Amino acid sequence: MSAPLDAYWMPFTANRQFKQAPRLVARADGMHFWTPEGRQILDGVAGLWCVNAGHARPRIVQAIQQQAAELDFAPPFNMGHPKAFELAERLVELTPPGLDKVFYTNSGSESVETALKMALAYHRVRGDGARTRLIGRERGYHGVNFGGISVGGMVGNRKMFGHLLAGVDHLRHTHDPVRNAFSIGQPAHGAELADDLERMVALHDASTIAAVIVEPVAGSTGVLIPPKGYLQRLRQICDRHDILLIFDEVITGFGRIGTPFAAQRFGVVPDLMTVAKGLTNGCVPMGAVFATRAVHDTFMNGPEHLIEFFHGYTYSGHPLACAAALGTLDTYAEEGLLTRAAELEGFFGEALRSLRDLPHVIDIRHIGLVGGIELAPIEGQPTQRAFKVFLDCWERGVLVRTTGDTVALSPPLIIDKQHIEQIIEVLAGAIRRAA
Ligand code: PXG
Ligand code: PLP
Repeated sequence: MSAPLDAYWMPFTANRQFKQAPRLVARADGMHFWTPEGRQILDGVAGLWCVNAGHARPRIVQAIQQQAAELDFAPPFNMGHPKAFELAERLVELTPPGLDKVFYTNSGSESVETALKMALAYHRVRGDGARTRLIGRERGYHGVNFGGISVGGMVGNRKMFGHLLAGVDHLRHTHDPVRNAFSIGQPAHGAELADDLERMVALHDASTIAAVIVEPVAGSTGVLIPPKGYLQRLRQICDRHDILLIFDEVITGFGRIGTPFAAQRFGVVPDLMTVAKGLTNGCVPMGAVFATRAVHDTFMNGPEHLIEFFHGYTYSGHPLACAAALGTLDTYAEEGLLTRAAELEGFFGEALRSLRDLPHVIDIRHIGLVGGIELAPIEGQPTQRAFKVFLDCWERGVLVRTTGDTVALSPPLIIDKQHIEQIIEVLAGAIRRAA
C-alpha cells in the first residue's frame, strides 16, 4: 500500500473493517476497473449506479481536458457561460414533454433539496403558502441532506440526526414479497398503496400538502419496482389535490430502465424530476432538477429586477461538469445507450432468474438493466449474507453492490451478453458459498 489509510474518514463504510482489508481501484476502462496490483474487476454496478456509458469514454475525457484549459470556472450567479445554456437545451430534448426547465446542482442530494425547496416556494408564490407538508415513502432514498433524509425512509440514515424537517409524512413502501416474489418486470399487486396519499389528504387536508417525492424504481433500498398502475394512481391523486409530484430519478435517469427517464417508461410525467449520476457518466459531480414550464413560470411573476428563487450553489453549472455532461450526451446518442437497456432487458432478466433455485434466494426483481437478488438473512446477522456475496464476487473479479440482504446489479449500459453471463456465473458461485 502506498499511502497510509488513517486520515480519510470514509463515507457509508465500515471504516475499521475496510482499513484492515482495503479494496482499492486505481484505473478503469470500458466495463472494467483494475486494482493497484493490476487485477481486473468487471463493473456490475456502473461504479455506484452512475457510469452508464462505461469508464474512460474518449469524448467525455477529451471534453473535460479541453474545458479545464479553456474556462476552469465561471460564477453562476448573475453570470453564465455558453455550455451551461447549451447543455440545458440538449437535456430538455430528452425529457418528457413539459419538463422544459433545468436547474443545476452538484449531486443527487442537492437535487433533492433543491426540488423540495422549489415545491415549497412554488406554492408560496402562487399564494398557497400553507402548503408546507412534504410526503415521502418508506424505504425511499433521497440522499443524505436534511430534507432528503426527512422525506427518505431508511431508518439507518435518519435515526442519528434528531428531529429532521417538521411536517413530513410517509406513504407505505410497495415491497410485497408475499404477493409479488419473482415478478418479471413490474409486479401485479400493490397499485392501491398509492391510496395512502388520499388517507394523508384526509388526515392533514390537501391545503397543507406541498409535494410527494418518490423514486419511480427505488434503487438503494433493494431495487423495488413500482406495481402496475401505482405511479399512474399517484399522479391522479396529486392532480386531484394540486400536490406536486416529484420523481427522484437519480438512479433511473439516463437510460437505466430502457428509456431516457423512468417517467417515459411508465408514462407518468412528474412536476419536478431530480437527476445526477448518469448526467455526467459519474465523471464530474453534477445534478439537476427538471421543472415543468408551468412550475417555472409561476416564479416569473414578480418584478423583473428581483431574484425569483433564492437558491443556488457556487458550483451550479460548473464548466467542467457541463463539458462532461455534453460529452456524455454525445456518447449516449452515438451509441444508442439511452434505450439499450430495453434491448437487453429480456436476456438480463432471464440470466438473473437462473439464480432462482440457489440456496436462500427469496426474490429476484429486475427492470431494464437493474436487478436485485434478495437473500434470506443469516439468523441474527442481517446484511451479512449479502456482504459475504459481495466480498466473494470481488475476490473473483466482479463488482456488485449490496443493500440489506439484497445484491444489486446496475451495470454500465454498454454491457454485452458475455459480461452478463460472467457476472451471473460468479454471483451464482458466491451465493452457493454464502449458504
Ligand atoms: N436520490 C436517489 C434516488 C439516489 O439513488 C441520491 C438521491 C443522492 O445522490 P448523491 O449524488 O448525493 O449520492 C441517490 C444516490 C447505493 C447508493 O449503494 C445509492 C446512492 C448513493 C450512494 C449509495 O445504493 N444513490
Ligand atoms: N459556507 C460558506 C461560509 C460559504 O461562503 C458558502 C458559499 O459561498 C457555502 C457554505 C456554500 O457552498 P456551496 O455554494 O459550494 O454549496
